[in-house]
Amino acid sequence: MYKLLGRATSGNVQKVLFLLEELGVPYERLDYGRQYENTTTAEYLAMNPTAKVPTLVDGDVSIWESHAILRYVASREKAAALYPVDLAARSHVDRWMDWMLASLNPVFMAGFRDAKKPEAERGADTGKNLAAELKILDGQLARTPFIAGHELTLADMTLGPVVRRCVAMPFGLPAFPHVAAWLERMNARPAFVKATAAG
Ligand SMILES: N[C@@H](CCC(=O)N[C@@H](CS)C(=O)NCC(=O)O)C(=O)O
Repeated sequence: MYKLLGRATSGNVQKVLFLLEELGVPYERLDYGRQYENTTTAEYLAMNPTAKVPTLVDGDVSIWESHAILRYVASREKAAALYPVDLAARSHVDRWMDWMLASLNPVFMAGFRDAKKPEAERGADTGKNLAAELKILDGQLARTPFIAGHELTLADMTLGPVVRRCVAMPFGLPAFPHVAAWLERMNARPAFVKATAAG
C-alpha cells in the first residue's frame, strides 16, 4: 500500500491525493510538514533531502517532487489514459506539468505571499503576472475540455489544486471563463473534491 507523507492542506500533496483517489488504489496519508515539524528528522531527510512534502513511500522506494510521484504512480498502475504511453500524447501532458512548475508556480507563490499582506505592501505586478499565466491556460481550455486534450490526465491533477487557489486570490483578476468551466468539471469529480477538502 502506498504511504503518502504530507499534510492535506498542501497543494502539492493534493495533486497526489487527486490521482490516488481517481485511481481508487489503497493508500494511507500521514500528517507531515509545517505544523507537524517532522520533515527535518534524519529519517525523513533520508527519504526526502528537501525537507518538503509530499513524499511517497512504496515499499523500499521513496519518491519526492509531486510530479515525479504522479508519473511514478500512473506508470506503476498502468494508467495510460492519465499518462499516455504514446510519446506525442505524453508530451502534451508533460508540457503542461512542466509549465505548472516553471511558469505558473512562481507567480502563484508570489501571489500566495502577497495575498497575506496589506494592499500597499504587495508587489505591483503580482496580479498582472498571475493573470498573464492564467490567460495562457484559458486559451488552452478554450480548445479542449481538459488541459492536455479530451480526457482527464496528470496535467489536470497538477493544475487543479493550485489553479482553484489562484482564481480566488484578491488581485482583481479578470474572468477566465474556460478556466472557470474546467474548475466546475473538476469539482464534479469526487476525487478532486476529496483531495482539496482541507482547503
Ligand atoms: N516542487 C516540490 C515543492 C514541495 C513544496 O514546496 N511543498 C511545500 C508544501 S506545498 C512544503 O513542504 N512546505 C513546507 C512544509 O509544509 O513543511 C513538489 O512539487 O513536491
